[in-house]
Amino acid sequence: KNKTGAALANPTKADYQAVYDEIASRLEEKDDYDDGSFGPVLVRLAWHASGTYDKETGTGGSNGATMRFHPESSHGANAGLIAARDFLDPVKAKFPWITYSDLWILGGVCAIQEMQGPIVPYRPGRSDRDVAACTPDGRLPDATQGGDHLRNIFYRMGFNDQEIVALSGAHALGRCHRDRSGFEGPWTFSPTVLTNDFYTLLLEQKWDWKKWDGPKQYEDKSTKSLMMLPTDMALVQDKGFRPHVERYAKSNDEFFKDFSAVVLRLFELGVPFAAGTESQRWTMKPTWDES
Ligand code: DDH
Repeated sequence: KNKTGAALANPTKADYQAVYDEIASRLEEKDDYDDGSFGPVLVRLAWHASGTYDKETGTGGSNGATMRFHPESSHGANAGLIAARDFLDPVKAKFPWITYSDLWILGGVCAIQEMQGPIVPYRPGRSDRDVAACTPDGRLPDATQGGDHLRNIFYRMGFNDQEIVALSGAHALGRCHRDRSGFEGPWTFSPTVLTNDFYTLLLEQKWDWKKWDGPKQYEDKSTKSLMMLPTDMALVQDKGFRPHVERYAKSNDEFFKDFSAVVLRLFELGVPFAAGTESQRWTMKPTWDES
């Protein structure tokens, strides 16, 4: 079978790199969406595909891509992610041998790297499951809540306080959309570049409740153009979380190192990889790497 044929028996690293390159070139080309990139919404798709994991029952996680189906596609938390799924559909059509579950995660890895984030090692091995594997609503975090809720949700996935803070740095990317979550605005001034700005802004700006008719959110006092969710603010209000915010605000390198490690784990939750394949994780080459 040829390289893009549905029956490609043993896809190699080069085959996955070709998919990566296709996603990267579509990211480059389709620059009239939102703040100029589909990157943030691709990261969110990969996270919401993975973040349904429950370590007690082994259900949820990135194996399955069950967000293709109602009811999971209609869960409030997933509002707007159709944009990311639609973005990736032509990639799936061009490389039909890749599973949706591996493709969505590769989309997240590609978006993070192409938005100048750290390398996130990748391995394939996810299989698509049917509608019966959809997870119940309520497994993803609710932005109106505080620290206890964050711990309930992320401990269920198997993460600790430091990892909750590291994962939350993804909010350097993208924005809230009134017609999706009800919230509005970006967290940083460069929402299409991954940096530790989420932490520096959280600590250095003065934040007020936004006066509006929408859900309770914070806005920065000086420019009134940035936002924080109640769950974001919990990271500086809670003394278990705050030292990690301070550490990542001080060092982008520390943030990148910890973010890469924890996102790798997030993206592999619930996947029954064959034993021994940890050593088969690949570094997918970013387009900006000229070597
Ligand atoms: Fe998030 N996130 N997220 N988030 N998230 C939203 C957008 C984005 C929460 C709520 C929201 C993570 C954690 C949390 C991204 C990545 C990650 C929006 C706005 C809400 C609300 C959606 C919209 O209106 O379009 C809450 C609550 C939490 C938490 O409790 C910790 C994590 C762990 C990640 C990750 O990727 C590791 C990204 C990227 C976006 C921007 C999406 C976009 O379209 O732009």
